[in-house]
Amino acid sequence: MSQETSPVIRLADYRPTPYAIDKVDLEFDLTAERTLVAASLVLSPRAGTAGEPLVLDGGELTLVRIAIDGRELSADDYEASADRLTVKAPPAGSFRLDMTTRLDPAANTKLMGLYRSSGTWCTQCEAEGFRRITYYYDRPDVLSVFTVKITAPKTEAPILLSNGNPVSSGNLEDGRHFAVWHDPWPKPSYLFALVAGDLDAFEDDFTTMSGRKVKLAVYVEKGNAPKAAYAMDSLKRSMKWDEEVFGREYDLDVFNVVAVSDFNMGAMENKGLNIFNDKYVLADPEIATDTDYAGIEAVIAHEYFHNWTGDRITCRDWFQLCLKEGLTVFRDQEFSSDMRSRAVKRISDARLLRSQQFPEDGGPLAHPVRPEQYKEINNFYTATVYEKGAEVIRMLKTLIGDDAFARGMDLYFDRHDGEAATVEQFIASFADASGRDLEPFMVWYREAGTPTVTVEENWDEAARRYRLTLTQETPATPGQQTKKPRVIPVRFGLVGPDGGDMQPSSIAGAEVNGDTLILTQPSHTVTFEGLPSRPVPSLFRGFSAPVKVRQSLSSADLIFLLANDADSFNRWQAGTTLAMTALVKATQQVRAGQAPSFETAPIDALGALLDDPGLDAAFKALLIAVPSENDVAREVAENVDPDAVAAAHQAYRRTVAGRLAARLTAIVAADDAAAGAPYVPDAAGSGRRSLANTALDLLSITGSAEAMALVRRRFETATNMTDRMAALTILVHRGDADAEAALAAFFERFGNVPLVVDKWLSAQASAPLPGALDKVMALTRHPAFSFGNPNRVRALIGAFATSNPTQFGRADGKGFGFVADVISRLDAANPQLAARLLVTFRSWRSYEPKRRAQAETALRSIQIKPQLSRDVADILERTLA
Ligand code: 0A1
Ligand code: ZN
Repeated sequence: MSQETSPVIRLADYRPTPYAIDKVDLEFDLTAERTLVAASLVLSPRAGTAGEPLVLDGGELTLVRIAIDGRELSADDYEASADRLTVKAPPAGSFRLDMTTRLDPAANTKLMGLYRSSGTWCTQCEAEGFRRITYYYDRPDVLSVFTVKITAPKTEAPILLSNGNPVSSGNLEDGRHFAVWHDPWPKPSYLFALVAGDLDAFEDDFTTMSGRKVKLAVYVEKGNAPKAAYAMDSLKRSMKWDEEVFGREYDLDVFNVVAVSDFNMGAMENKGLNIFNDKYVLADPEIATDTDYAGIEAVIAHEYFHNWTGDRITCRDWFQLCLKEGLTVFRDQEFSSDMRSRAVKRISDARLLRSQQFPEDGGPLAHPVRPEQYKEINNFYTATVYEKGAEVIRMLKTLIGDDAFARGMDLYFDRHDGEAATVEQFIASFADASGRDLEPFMVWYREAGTPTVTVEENWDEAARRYRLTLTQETPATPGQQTKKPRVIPVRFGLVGPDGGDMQPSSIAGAEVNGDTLILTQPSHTVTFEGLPSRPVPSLFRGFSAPVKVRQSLSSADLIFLLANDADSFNRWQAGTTLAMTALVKATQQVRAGQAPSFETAPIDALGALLDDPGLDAAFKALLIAVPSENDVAREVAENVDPDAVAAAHQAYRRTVAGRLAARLTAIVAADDAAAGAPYVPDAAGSGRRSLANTALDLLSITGSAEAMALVRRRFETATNMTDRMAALTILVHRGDADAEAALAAFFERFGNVPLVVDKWLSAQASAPLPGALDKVMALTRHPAFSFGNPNRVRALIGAFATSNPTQFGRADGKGFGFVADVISRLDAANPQLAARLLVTFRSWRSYEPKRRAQAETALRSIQIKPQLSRDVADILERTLA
């Protein structure tokens, strides 16, 4: 590595700060040319620390003034560098520290701290952005009460926002004006926010359960207010739901959401002033797909729910990140399940976990849900912390039951409101509420890696006794060679010949809690007595634990579960297992130079389900959605040749499409017939569209003239973005003769809507065609593309690396080389974005040797660059280790 390696931060080294910050006053003086920040902190020593040096964090700061209790400090009193301020001998008691820093928000391309997005001044402080505004204890366990005054030119920035409640505002000389905000709730610096700009608002209000009226506003770029309606609706539903389900009421007079176009992540839960990537705010049927609507609903809810799980109770240190993130994801998943279909949501969440978190957990970047060390905290906003963190909470609920879980949540809020807490404190609330020893459960937080549970069964016909042996094993992960057994809740049913669950007369060999077996040992043999016949086991119902299951059920058993299981998740799982088995076998056949062949019975079973009027459309869409090429590659796991996977995938889809053609065509026709109805982005409407578009995608794989005519017609007659985009993607991915014209027409219509341009870029970047790389390179020079905007970069380069396995994974290494060059080029300007792109290489060791070598060459080409950011250096070092 061409830079010195950065220090490791360890959980074991946690110490409170020697000083508390009792109060913070900030004054922002914003002009187009420069920004001055005057910070006034009241500090007091904690017990026994009086007189210790005061050492505050900074990030690329310029200090222009410093005084203590009104007295300017002399050069001997302090040391100030861009990244740190040390006051050598502060007064013994409480004192006031005044500092003025000068910033250049327009030059801030890292999008951390105070920056400008399309002219709007805005902030992003999590995790360590506040130190780029002023010197501070920029860590989550220092809570303080903030008052903020913003002064800015009135025409450029008529809207001035910060956290908390508005206090005063007024006009000043020279066309300037000011606003003062006060946040009564003590908070850490990462929850600070400021926005100043010329924005429109979509306004509404919400009356809380105790009868307080809260003013709500979603701020967007001028002219976009109507596109904030769905975000506002989602916000109001979130506020109501959190009162009804978690008993949590909102606690300020106003709640503001601001959408900005340049944002590194999805959104941010700043107290009373959530700042969003505009992708998760702006929607109307013309520009947003059903997936976009669902994403807005979920992210609005997620950020709002943070008000209690994150803001009122925050994290003691960044190792506890899952304390707020896993819990808040769990809460937003529950909200979406209540708003839409619970079964469909569970399947989508399991798919997300398997596609994002399992590869992370099984690769070089694996880390525990609660890591114990890091070099760069930005790199730990991961699927493990968020999604697996949510699964761990879901398991906890399954383990102790709904009532004890609800009591545990209340206890947690009662005990820790206003504090910066730890995972141990959180878990203690549930142990106390349930009376269960949860120490063994902590392994889920402390150890990385996805356990595999191997299932063996034995049916003793004479004794009517059924046995299941369940053995768990977790592979070694970086830095953790040996693994402890985990507490694994297995929700189960023993399905009888009539499709209903059979009830054994007794169960022995594991703790049983209702319909759940609780595994605690490396292996359990569970005996079920008194069954009339051999059951078909339905295990891990509802995806009751984030594990891999190795079980050799016959095709007949799987087809039986697909048709009969009382648990929707396991019906879908049975279908997916059948498809995956077929796809892996076909991949092996292709690699061996044989033509892939497929059993027809599982496909016919899917066909029968399509005919079932009792199943909802969204569920049917999931049943016929073929596991992706990336899913198959993950299952193949070693020596992956993406071309072989793609060939097998294509052959399988052709077979499915051929056998189900009549039904698929009828589904598309039925949807066409419903096309006149107004667009509603709810579960029913999106389910219908999802089924029709999945059917069309399958049909198109045959390349038949009839199918492609259907696609073209859908593209031309679509009345919403969901259908239009689905059709455009098919045309582009099939390399249809009309694809270029369709792309041109689409751009002509939507080229001035950046979020839609992203879809246009992604459709091209993910096309499984030999020309894709050249196309992507050309698109980097398109006027609508910019390396400065994270959404554009992710839409083009991110989509290429994550959704185009054959072209990113080209045998000549050019796909890898291109993405590596982009990472090197982006790193100086926006290290977080560059590091996230680099994560797309995490499974490089799974490739066959030739591609593996090409990927390594690409990674090493980044490594030799001088001055790598800590973000990229950290990921690179771990990826290559
Ligand atoms: N806490 C936010 C995620 C977030 C993290 C870091 C950021 O820095 C760029 C931004 C947002 C959430 O969970 O939504
Ligand atoms: Zn979050």
